[in-house]
Amino acid sequence: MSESIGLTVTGMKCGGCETNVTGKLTALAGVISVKAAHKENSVSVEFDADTTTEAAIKQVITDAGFGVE
Ligand SMILES: [Cu+2]
Repeated sequence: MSESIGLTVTGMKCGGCETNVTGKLTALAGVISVKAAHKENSVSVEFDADTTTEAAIKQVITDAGFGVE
């Protein structure tokens, strides 16, 4: 079943950061779509809850060097 979450992500300063976060999240199995907006400090993720978890998604973001509130 697909779920959507909206996260507040700190540390994104430009479009390159958005691309970085989007690419790393898209590489995670179960992630369906990602929208990152550095000006809003927001990352929205649609994912298959049978394949991955919100915790795994947050881990990818922090591993990429950003903060999740
Ligand atoms: Cu950047």
